[in-house]
Amino acid sequence: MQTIVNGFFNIKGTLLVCFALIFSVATSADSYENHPAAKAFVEKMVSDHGFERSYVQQLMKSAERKQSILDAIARPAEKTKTWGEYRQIFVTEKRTRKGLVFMQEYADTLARAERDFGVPAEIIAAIIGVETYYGGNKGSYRVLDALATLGFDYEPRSKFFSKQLEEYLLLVREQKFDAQQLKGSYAGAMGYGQFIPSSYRHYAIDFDGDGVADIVNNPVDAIGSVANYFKSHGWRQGEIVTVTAKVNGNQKVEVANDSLKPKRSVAELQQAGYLAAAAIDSKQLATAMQLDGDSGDEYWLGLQNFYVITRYNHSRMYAMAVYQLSEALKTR
Ligand SMILES: [Ca+2]
Repeated sequence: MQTIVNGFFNIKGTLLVCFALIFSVATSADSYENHPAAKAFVEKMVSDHGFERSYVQQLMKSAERKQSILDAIARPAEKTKTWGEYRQIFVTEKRTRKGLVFMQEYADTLARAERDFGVPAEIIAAIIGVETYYGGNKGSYRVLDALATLGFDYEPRSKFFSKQLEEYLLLVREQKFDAQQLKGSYAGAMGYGQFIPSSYRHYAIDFDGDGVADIVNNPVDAIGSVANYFKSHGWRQGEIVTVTAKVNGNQKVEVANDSLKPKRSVAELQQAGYLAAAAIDSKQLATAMQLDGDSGDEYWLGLQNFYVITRYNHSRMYAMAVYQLSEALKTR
């Protein structure tokens, strides 16, 4: 209904009114009020978590199926871009410049987070820079629409996203947020660091002491929460993230990109053809990476802290982009 009203009062004329009418018909049909999976979800929230049935029903009625979300999830950047192309999006002069401004503005908070959690300020800033351009682009979908659309109408991951919708309702109840208002990415990730609801509940912290863990509108809470996430996933203070490698012959194929988790010793990888370009402890575990950069193949060894970055997003290109942006943000 809202769309029709807006359309009639829009000065751009009749074409827009017609468009609005069509759009409005489509959206009312795309509510989740009568969707079988949504009805089952309502019952689950009542029986498992003691929610009022009418409240959850109202949310399902308000939730809208968004085709643009289903289109977006079918083509994540990591799967369609080379490392060279991916890097050009995230490791840029502009993102570095804005990052340095962000680091200056929140220098005290970043320093406190580094002290408390052992995670370097520039890693925290790089995550927020890659995720949302330092809070400039936190997402424009209602989290409710995103999670309902993917939880009820995206079969390949319906279990995951309906679980996130469950977590989302628990989160808004705990933090006293309005379930219909919060916005995020097409996948329901929220705030400066783009936490999905389960991560929000487990890792977001109140870092400014006002009693609320608000990573959507409060950059101080967001910074502390990213650092807490990294510490909780095994970040080791003071250790390096990744080193470049030199490759001998064709042996590389066997070990390259075979695991995000470091599972072979640096010595074993050397046997397999991957030579670390810096002096590192040969007993520590690493993973061998081959990335298709703009100037041909690049070879790297990822260590424990590289793996921790992939706990944020399970992609070696993602983790490499965060690492390289963080190097550009180093001010010490
Ligand atoms: Ca707070």
